[in-house]
Amino acid sequence: MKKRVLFLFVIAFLSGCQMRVLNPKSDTADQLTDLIYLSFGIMMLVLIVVFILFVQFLRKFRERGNRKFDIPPDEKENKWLEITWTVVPVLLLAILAVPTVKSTYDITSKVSGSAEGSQGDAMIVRVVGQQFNWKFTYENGKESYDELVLPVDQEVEFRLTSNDVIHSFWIPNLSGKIDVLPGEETRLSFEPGEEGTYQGKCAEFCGAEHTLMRFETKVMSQEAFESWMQKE
Ligand SMILES: [Cu+2]
Repeated sequence: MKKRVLFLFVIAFLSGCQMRVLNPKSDTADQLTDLIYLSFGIMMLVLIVVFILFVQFLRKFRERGNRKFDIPPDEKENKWLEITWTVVPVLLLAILAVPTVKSTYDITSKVSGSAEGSQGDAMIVRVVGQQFNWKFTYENGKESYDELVLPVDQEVEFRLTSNDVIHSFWIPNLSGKIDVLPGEETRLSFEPGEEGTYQGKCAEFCGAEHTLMRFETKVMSQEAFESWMQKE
């Protein structure tokens, strides 16, 4: 009984977490969410088929009363079974692989701009991760710490690097994780599709105060963003 109460308490407590992966608010996050649902669907399909067969075999070959089963002789060869259990997994993996490769290509192809400029009209934000905060630098030289401000419906390209150890930049509502490495630049791009405040954090254990390495992402209208950029 005590354990059950503790379990319910833990569930209720954890559900307060604000960082939801399956609540996409950008084009990139939409694609990632679709992939998660697709792979979850395939997994459930396999699981259900296996469980149905499992229960059926249990019922069919159960020894009961005077019903006895001898261990059957080893199957030497069964062409159709072998073809089935080869073809079905290959098909499932293909269904999973095609959209995964396509999304990966879509997401990474957006960040192939030069060192100076971005490809197309993406806005560039430079990000420096360091123990234990985040520094954001915008195109006009404005800097902010632990607060990332973005205009809605505008492609953003992040150029990320670290001042010390490896960090990982993650805003679950807007994108997947990207490593932030010392002495090297990584890139990430997405287009926020809805105004709001989204939590971001370092997703790579990077030291004693790693857990404090959080930041807020404020997605606002173009006008609000422009006036924020002009403020000192
Ligand atoms: Cu970190």
